[in-house]
Amino acid sequence: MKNLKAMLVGVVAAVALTAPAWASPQTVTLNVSGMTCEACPITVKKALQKVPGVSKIDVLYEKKQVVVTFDDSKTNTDALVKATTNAGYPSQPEKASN
Ligand SMILES: [Cu+2]
Repeated sequence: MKNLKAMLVGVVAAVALTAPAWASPQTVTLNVSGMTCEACPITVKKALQKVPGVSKIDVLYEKKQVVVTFDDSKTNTDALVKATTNAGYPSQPEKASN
């Protein structure tokens, strides 16, 4: 049973290493001026969902903004801006995220 316990300790250590402790969720507000009809947010949302590390997307259609929550160890504001721009909706971060 000693071996089993040692193995479990090893597994726990491995998991701790693969999930960096310094990863923290960041939130950025993107101004997407090109969202001019109700179908636009769907396209923007889909584009952002494809970015690895994005966990939450809130579209504020009336304000023409998208609030994105993401893991800053996997992606960054530039990648989010690129994703919406590539989908046809250029965006600008409302303020610097860090
Ligand atoms: Cu539209």
